Amino acid sequence: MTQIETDLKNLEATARTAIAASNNLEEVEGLRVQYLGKKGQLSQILREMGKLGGDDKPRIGALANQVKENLQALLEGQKETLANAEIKAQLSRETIDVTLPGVGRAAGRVHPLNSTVDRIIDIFVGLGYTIATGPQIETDYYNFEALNIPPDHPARDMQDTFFLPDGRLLRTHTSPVQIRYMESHEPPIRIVAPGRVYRRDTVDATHSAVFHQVEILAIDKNITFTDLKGTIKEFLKQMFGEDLAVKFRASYFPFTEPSAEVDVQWRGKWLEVMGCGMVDPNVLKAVGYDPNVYTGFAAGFGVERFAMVLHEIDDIRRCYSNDLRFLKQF
Ligand code: 2NM
Repeated sequence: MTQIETDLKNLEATARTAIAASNNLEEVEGLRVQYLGKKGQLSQILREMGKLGGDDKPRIGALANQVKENLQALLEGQKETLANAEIKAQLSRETIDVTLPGVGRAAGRVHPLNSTVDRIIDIFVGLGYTIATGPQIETDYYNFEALNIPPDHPARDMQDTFFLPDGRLLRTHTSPVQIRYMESHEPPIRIVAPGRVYRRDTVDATHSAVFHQVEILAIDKNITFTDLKGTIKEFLKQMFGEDLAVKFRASYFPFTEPSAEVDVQWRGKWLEVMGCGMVDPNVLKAVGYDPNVYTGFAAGFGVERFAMVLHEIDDIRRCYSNDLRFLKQF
């Protein structure tokens, strides 16, 4: 065996060991350059071939090619092995242990006022009503004048209304929403207007300066007080229970004629729960409807009152205190 053949076999043996011991793709590439590169060890040995006699050349040439092919195959094989190992390692790094205990997250819940508004709205939507909303800052016209509330009416008293320096005011009911809606729509109309309202009341267990109202309005040809009674009774029965006793008591509102207050029997006691009536012709005229063609009914009530009765809440202020001990009961 010639020296070159010995060198080639030694080269293959050391390269084999080095490739097997390599730990990453950069190392493998380094070894390729070291052994098979242009200036690598195999090239250096082959340069010696020039000195060989003619008989040895084909045999040694074949051996050199064999060594080169063997090492190339080994390098490729090692690359694949390392790449697979990396994928495996990554997979195991990213494994999620589904048996580990979870991180507890406190669940929020719907505020009793909101769940009450939601229930009320669901009932009226079920009866064919559409939700209408409007601004909380209103003008005297929409909050009072268009609603047939005369300038000397007690509801206009400075005591009852929050005025802004520019003469506008915080709405004292959601009726202005109905006025605005009627101004921009022609009958037939069925709307439910939920929202926040403001009154300069002295705060106590049953009064808050900020509270929530829902008002309904139906305008059409031939709407009668019987339609009003049927609608209100149906709503109250869905709210409080099918065998509810309901009583309509004659009352007065500037924006309805006739007007009534509605009482329900709840746990043996009569409770006043809402006001209602046939929309006053002056209100219909104010929005451009002909009262000889259209009639309608309206009703309004406080959401807090409903929530307090249904959930046995003793003080309206609990609705706004955000005391978690209270809120977690719902
Ligand atoms: C109530 C009672 C009775 C009412 C009237 C109107 C409107 F805009 F049509 F004139 N909206 N809401 C109304 C009627 C509200 O709350 C106790």
